[in-house]
Amino acid sequence: MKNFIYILGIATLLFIGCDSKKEETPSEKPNIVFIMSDDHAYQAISAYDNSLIETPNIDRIAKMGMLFTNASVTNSICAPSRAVILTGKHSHINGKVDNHFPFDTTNVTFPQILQKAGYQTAMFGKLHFGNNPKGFDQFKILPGQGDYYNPDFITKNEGEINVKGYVTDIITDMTLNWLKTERKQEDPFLLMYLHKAPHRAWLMAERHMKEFTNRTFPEPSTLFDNYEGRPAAAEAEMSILKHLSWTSDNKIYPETIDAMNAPELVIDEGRFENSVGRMDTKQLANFKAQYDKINADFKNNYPALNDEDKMRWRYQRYIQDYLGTIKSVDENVGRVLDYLEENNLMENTIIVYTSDQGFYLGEHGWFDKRFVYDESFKTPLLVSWPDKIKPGTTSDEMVQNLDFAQTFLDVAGVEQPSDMQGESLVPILTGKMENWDREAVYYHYYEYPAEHMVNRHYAIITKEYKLIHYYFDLDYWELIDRKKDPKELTNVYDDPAYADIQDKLHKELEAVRKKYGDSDELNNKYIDTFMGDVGDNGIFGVNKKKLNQIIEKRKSDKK
Ligand code: SGN
Ligand code: CA
Repeated sequence: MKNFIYILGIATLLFIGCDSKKEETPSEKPNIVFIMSDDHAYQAISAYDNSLIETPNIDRIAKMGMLFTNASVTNSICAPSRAVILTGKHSHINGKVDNHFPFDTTNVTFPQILQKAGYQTAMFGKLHFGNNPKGFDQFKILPGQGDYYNPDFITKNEGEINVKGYVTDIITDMTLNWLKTERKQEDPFLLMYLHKAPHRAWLMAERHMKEFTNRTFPEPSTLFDNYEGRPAAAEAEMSILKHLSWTSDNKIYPETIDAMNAPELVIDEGRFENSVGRMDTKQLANFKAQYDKINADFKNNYPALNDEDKMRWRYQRYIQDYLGTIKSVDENVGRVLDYLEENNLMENTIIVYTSDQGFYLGEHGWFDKRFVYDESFKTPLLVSWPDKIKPGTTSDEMVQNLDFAQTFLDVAGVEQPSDMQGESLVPILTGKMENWDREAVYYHYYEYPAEHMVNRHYAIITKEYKLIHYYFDLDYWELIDRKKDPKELTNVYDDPAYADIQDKLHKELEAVRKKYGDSDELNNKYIDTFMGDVGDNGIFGVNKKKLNQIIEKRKSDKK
């Protein structure tokens, strides 16, 4: 009997020992693979919509897991979105409200927390912070926006390096190399795999040029939006017809324009040189093999084009190049997914595919982002996590990039700092909806007066409505009925039929601003900081004269 108790005791101890060891073994913790592309519109992912392009590899993530149809960002622009993702805090709290000032590295980010908790951490690709990421064992990042061809990288261990080739392939090679040769098998990892594509100026890989420059794509129904009732939209400078660059965006060579008698075609030599000009002889020969014909046709046909024709032509040129860059993103995502699958890494790994914001693919006549209108406010989000997420599910919950930090900490079983402002998405992923009750989200865009001239605005968004306040030199409200007007063409603010809902939304907006700690005082603080940094030439391509007009108008409106 004594022996039995003794053996039982040892067995129990062993069991407890094993069990507690099991809980503490870091390798039991899920790996996190965070894949993000820059400016990838959900309209260009076939899991959402296959009218423009097939993306079979990105779609694999949704097939294995969950597709979010109502995921959004809190501030639709690059570096601010990335700051929200890393800190789990709104822009007005983490301080990175626009692309201009560097990220404040005294912020605590989720990779720093995961690293302390025993995760191996690595980042490859575009960050766009103006400084290096903290909390990473390894990083190779593009300086600023980065280049498509033969790009430079800032690296943790080798200083600045130049790599020959195409950026999407290179970022993937670096990622795979880290997985294969640097990753310690025994520890869980956080891998941030961040594409530059499909950011402007949309230079695709040589192998896709022939296919994509020869295809004709469907036009969006709002390509010829007239912006009635939406003055901020009317003032924005992101029209495919008027604001794309003929040279760097549409790839009409400076010499083609030189040989035409068309002074209205502005030659943007600098930007063309910075993109196409980086190609080596072979790359350039492949580029010219496809784009020479486009140039020759353009030169012949341009004189006969009216504005409507020009819009149509420019849209095709834009969307061909944009989608061409997506093709290589999809292929390369496939390479990473294959590696994970072949090395038994899929099972215990959560994979997220998203973008730093959405993008206009001709909707409202636009390229770029920044507005709270759907195509830039919403962002793609596909998540796989075998055994936790039921394969092939869809969620229409209003989740945001604000939620990623807490989601990853939750997945890793690490405490979430109480000052983070999102919510873990684990209840949605695992189908425990009783733990999720969000009905509205908050949005705030700041970067103005700047490139593309999208006015500052904040908004509350529910599944049914958007109430938007443009508050800088323009000062007015918009109310969008999302169900009746999904293309967002009609401002129903002050329409008596919406009086009650308008009233209710105003109260909810006030409450949500209070909840997240945003205020008019903060708006003014960020305006003052921004305007205080205007140099002699202006800021973000907006010259001093135009800025002064805006400032004067603001002063006189205030009187
Ligand atoms: C560049 C682009 C803009 C773009 C911003 C911000 N112009 O300045 O069109 O809106 O980046 O993009 S470019 O001709 O120089 O490419 S973001 O994704 O980094 O926020
Ligand atoms: Ca971006």
